[in-house]
Amino acid sequence: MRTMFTMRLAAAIALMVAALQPAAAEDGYELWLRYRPLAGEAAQALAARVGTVETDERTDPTIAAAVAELERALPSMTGGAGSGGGAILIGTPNSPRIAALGLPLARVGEEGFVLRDVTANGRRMLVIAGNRPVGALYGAFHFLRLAQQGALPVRLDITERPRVKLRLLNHWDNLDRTVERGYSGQSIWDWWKLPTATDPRYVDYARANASLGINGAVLNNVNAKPDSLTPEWIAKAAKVADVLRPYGIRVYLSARWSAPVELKQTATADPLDPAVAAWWRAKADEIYRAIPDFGGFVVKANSEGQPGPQDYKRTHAEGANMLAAAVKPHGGIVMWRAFVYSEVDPDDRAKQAYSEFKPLDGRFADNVIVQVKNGAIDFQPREPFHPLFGAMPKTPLMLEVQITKEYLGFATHLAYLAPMWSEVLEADTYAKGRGSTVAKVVDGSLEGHRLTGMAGVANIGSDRNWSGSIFDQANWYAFGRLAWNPALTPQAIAGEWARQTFTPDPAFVTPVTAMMMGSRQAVVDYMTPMGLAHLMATGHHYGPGPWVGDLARPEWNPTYYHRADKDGIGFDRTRTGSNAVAQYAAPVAKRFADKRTVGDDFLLWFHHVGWDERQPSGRTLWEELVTRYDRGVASVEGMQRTWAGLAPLIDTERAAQIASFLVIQKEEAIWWRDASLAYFGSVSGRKLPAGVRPPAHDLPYYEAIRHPYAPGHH
Ligand code: GCW
Repeated sequence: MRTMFTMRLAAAIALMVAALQPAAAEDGYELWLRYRPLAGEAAQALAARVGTVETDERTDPTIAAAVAELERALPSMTGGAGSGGGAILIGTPNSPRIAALGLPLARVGEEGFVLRDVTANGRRMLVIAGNRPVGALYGAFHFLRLAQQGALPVRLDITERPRVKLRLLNHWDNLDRTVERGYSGQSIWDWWKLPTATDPRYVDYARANASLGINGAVLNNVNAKPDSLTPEWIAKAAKVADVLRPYGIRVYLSARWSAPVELKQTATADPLDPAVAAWWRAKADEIYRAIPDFGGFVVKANSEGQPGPQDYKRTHAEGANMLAAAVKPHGGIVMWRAFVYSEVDPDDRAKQAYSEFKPLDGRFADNVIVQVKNGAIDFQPREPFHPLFGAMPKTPLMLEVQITKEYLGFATHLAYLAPMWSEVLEADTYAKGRGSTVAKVVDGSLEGHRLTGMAGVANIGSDRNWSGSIFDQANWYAFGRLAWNPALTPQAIAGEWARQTFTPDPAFVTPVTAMMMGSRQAVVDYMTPMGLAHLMATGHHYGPGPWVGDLARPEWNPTYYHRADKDGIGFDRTRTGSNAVAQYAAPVAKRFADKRTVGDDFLLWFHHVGWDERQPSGRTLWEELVTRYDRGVASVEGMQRTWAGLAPLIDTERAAQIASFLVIQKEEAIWWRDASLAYFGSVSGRKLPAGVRPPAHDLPYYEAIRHPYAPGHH
């Protein structure tokens, strides 16, 4: 079937519709898929090139989705500029017209695409092609990404394929629609109304993800309930899967280890008990009947009170392999999380995942991938890369990052996280000598693994703007782009996002990307400078709590992490301390173990340092810390100034919300600085250097602050 689409008429209709909309339609709902009219020449050039959208495969739902996206976007972007008679042809080699073109599709794999200007039978056409429909869909979105930025080259000739196979969002969404560590309203999944009613948002969610190449969604919290595996809930998940499928997104579920026992169907959850294995096989069969392309399970086992195979004296590998066998006949996988630490293990928490998992290398089934957080503690504003990367060569490892900002100021602090993720991806593990980056572990190239993945803990909710703030949308965007290609630079991604989300005007884009690029370091500076970590208040992790030292589990206390006393501060992870450095390859261990080479980003992560020890700056450590806290606050003030200058260049609604959130961020940066200096000053007995502003209140004031209703804590 062929779609002939007349741009001129469609553009006229789009303009008429737009004229009827209220002016303040920019509430962030459209994300980076706004498709606003391009400026004069760019609009004409686009219109000349893409007059009609044609396909021979419109009956395919994925191709139909791609065509619909182009038909939605192009008339709007060309703003009524006349058609120059060009055409877009989209599809796969199933289309004889595409098969005849001799495109380099062999290079792009199952999900990649070719974008190329061709002349066929005397007609100029832009071809968007993939080996499979999803590749063509990704190609369409890539084309629109370039077009929206006003960045289309005169001749298009692009081939791309994703470097990572599983590009997943992990929703920590509960069945009652609350979201663990979610700061953007309720769960997007309206479980109560499913499966009978779906929400149009699900389609827009799928479009946004497909525009980035995200190809999977784990629908429920890793702190899972057994109920999510009952027929009732499988039907709900199946309905979501039906909506997401055309966009190349597979559904996965978090599985609670003890589900068969809690559902009263087995007497034990011992993975070596045949009845248990049989239950999971039957359960997998049942799920696959409802969701034929179900992706598989993610499991948080023997971690933070979750049940697991160790309850039966079995290993993580024995547990993972039993589940893996259940989904294997259907092509499913198991993502087994390495986020483990135990209250009865007196060893440094940062060492425990490595200690438990490294000995299991080579013991996992071939459809298991071990999911490792970027750092060894827990999504802190800055952590060194997790020592498991490079340490389990026989096991595929996927990287887990947190898009939602549990430890970086929730939704109201502006913190662009791509620099944090790239810092980890670029870190050199030295597992096989220089150049053995985490990215090469994650994309499988270091050890030749084909099962590869990146998971991001989603920041998506029911808020109109999806992510709680406009700038948090950039973190969703950046996660998807990095999962597609871990080598993309944070700077380039920020630029792409800003041009599409706001305006391609360089007067806006250049300063806003600079602001974004500095924003995560600002948070590090005012919360946890120089390698400090986990100083957040108890439970909800909102605001400072460095003084907390009375919680039941030692490693839940900020005092456990900073170890400040009258002489110094920092966690000695060298040979004289926990020796966590020894979990890294020798060159890395050597660098981290030496105060002179570790660098100030990780100084206090690996070393206990005297308050008066001189730093390379010539200042004492105490003075240096004070400088960092002040620098953090000053950075936020700088962001406010930048934003004041930029706001007039965009719509008032988003501009005002961003400005108001920066006010919150500034107040809280000051709160963090003042509370931290009040506390560390009292522990160290050191006075603030002359000219430094003292905290606004005394330490008991900060210690007394409570936030029983902070969002996201369940
Ligand atoms: O970051 C911590 C969070 C928990 C979370 C846990 C995990 C889902 O504080 O809320 O639980 O990590 O990753 O399992």
